[in-house]
Amino acid sequence: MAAFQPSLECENISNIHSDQTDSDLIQKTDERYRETLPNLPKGKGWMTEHLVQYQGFWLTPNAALKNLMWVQDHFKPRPTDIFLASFPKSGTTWLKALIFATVNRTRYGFADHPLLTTGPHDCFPFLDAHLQEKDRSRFDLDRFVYICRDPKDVLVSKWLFLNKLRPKDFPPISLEEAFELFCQGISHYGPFWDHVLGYWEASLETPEKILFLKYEDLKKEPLVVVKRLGDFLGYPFSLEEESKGVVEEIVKLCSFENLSTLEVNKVSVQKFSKDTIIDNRHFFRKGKVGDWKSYLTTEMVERLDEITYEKLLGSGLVFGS
Ligand code: PAP
Repeated sequence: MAAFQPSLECENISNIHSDQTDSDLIQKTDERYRETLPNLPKGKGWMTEHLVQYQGFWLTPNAALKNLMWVQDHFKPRPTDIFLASFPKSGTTWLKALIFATVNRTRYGFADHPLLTTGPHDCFPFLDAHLQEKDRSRFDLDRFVYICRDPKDVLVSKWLFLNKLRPKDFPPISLEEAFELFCQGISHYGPFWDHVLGYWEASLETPEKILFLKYEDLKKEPLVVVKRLGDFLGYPFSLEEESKGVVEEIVKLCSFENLSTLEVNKVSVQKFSKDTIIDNRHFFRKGKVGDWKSYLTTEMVERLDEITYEKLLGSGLVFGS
């Protein structure tokens, strides 16, 4: 079910300390983790020795899995929350910035906006990363915004990203090997198609709860998509705001060209946990549609397109070629 798929992320709108954060509960989940881990199927990792398959999805066998279990065991959603969910490398960073800027647009001016000095991942933290911090606070939940992207661009973006992050003593993974694993569904939070279809089907069933977006549409018509985002999140743009160019300002603020050149996103790091610290600049590579053309062979493209066609057949969901 969509609600607790592994790449769940949460906007830090409200963050209420709860009694549930006591050590008994932490211990209970830790025990479940220790009991479950040895029995999970293993697959080859892209930047760690292996990934493990938990409830149909592939995860790194460490904090990602433990924190997911914590969410499943103790998380209490509340009606004012906004969640962003995505398969990694599908446009998460961009959408975090857009949601943050849309929801908070009356609080901050564009000249001294927090996004100019704070990275999108700090403005809109990952739920599982945040849970690792101090008191494992409780979040509220109501709506999901899901973003997906052509799997060919996802694969290339992911392969380049993870090779940059791999530990020095871990050999780089070749594109051929990454491609094979991706096709088999073995990649962080994969299989890609199951992830996307889970949210796609849920968005058809409950469109008022799940807004399903595509990276390619956001690139093509950012103003249209941001207005839809505002409507969906309960922060519709007024005619006055539209005529003053507020939507354009948000799009400009969150554009690849702007965010990728800000000092904070060029030199600062993103601390996801004490062991996972990533240079912000790695979240901004090219920000283009179709960069896969520079990397994938004709055979790779045909095979990936065929898998995608077969997996999505009958669902109504299509990706551009
Ligand atoms: P994550 O899963 O590690 O958070 P995510 O933000 O989902 O990554 O995706 C990163 C991709 O979005 C990168 O694509 P590329 O490798 O093909 O270039 C990144 O460049 C792109 N991206 C980041 N910010 C923006 C933006 N503001 N506009 C458009 N694309 C962006």
